[in-house]
Amino acid sequence: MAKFPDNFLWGGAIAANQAEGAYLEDGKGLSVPDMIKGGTVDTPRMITTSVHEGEYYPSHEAIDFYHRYRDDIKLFAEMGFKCFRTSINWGRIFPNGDDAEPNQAGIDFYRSMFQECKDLGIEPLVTLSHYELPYALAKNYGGWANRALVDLFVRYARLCFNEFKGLVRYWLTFNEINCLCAPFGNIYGGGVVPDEDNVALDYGKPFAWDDISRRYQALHHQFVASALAVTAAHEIDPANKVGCMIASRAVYPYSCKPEDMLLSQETARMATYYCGDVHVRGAYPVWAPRFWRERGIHLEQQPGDAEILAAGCVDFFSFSYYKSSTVASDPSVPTAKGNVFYDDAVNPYLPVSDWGWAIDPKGLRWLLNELYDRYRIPLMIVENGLGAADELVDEDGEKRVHDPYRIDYMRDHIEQMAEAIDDGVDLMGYTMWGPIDLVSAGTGEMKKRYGFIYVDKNNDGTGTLDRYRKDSFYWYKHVIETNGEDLG
Ligand code: BGP
Repeated sequence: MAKFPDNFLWGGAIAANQAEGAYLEDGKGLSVPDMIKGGTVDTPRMITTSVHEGEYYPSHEAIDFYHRYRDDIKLFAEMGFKCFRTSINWGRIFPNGDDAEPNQAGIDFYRSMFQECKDLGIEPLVTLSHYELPYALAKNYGGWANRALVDLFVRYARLCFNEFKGLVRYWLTFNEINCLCAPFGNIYGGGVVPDEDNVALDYGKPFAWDDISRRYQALHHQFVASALAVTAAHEIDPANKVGCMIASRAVYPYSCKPEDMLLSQETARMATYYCGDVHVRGAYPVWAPRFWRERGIHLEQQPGDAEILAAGCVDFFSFSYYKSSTVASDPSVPTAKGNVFYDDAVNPYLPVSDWGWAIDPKGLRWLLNELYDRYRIPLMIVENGLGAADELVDEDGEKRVHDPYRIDYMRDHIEQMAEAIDDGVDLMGYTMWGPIDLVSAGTGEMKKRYGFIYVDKNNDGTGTLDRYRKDSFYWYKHVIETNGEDLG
């Protein structure tokens, strides 16, 4: 098996809105996720137009990382993390997104968090926008459908690059920017929210109020904003490295029928390459105009946009990988539950997680090869992991979690990363998703746990918030200690 490079960035990833809580503390404004209630794998989350008194919104307290980050980062350091990915919540810096002055308390909070990382030898990797647009921008501007957000974002990004210069040098612009290729991305990625109160977020299903032209327009605005941010980051500190972040998956044709083959090609294009090409090659792919035309998408591009995109290419390609997708042109083929992007067909060769996601480590090797062949810039896996229901048990006066399933999942994926490195892929790091249990973006649950660290909190918001090391904690520590040579 190939060796991981000496400077490989082992670590974990979280997002502000799923971990921090303190949703109105120290001057923070409301963010879009603060308006989304909890759900389950079978019950959709609901978005409201105001915070309903007495109802449970998971982001409001989350896992209280805002107050506990020092202890939590110490636990990451104990595992030997080289890198910690988190996001800045835009609403802590500019509570309404368009305020004349930034909120100093928000800047101070992130500065001390990044300093804590630095003191412990951990490199922060910071996402500027991870599913948490300031709610005022959603309500008053219509979210990213409004071009005005480009300048507001760039102003926020520039402020972060200036304030955290010397502390942060790895940045991501938009988390899973390609979520806007699917209806659910309206809310999480685009901040395009419904006018009605209490609307269900049913993934994979078309939203009645979805407007595909508006959605792709919002995505175009994010591309322009991202490219301008990349250019600004380089100008402010040439040491900055900025990546894109795309939810990626291996896409398989259900059968060798040519129709299935073509469908898998189209799905992969829209899943990964539509956004990847703009970020890495600085231009839309050649097949985009036909895609727009056939779907009635009218994209407004301003003079100069093409140059902005071409000038703001990313330094590395980062992505999340949880599962693969199988697509069938025959609608009678049974579909799998738990799919965020499309109605995937059931792949008979793959097991699924309790939340219905197809577990496919070899798909990761395949994807790494595809991406590197196409783009030839360093790759980084910034999310990967298993959402599972863990049990906290009392043993000899100690509280423990035995999670061999998580260890198996991660070992199998890390093995395939090593294979891909052997194939010649330049892979710079791996920040698994959710080193500490946190709120699920998809379902809003706490029960869907990814962590090496158990957080005592339940779906209904009860719990002590105490932290406990799971078996996987010690396993990952050993993986990092041996630089991936001994996977246990
Ligand atoms: C990605 C998001 C993360 C994270 C992860 C797991 O799409 O970037 O924010 O939540 O998925 O998904 P979930 O929380 O739905 O299990």
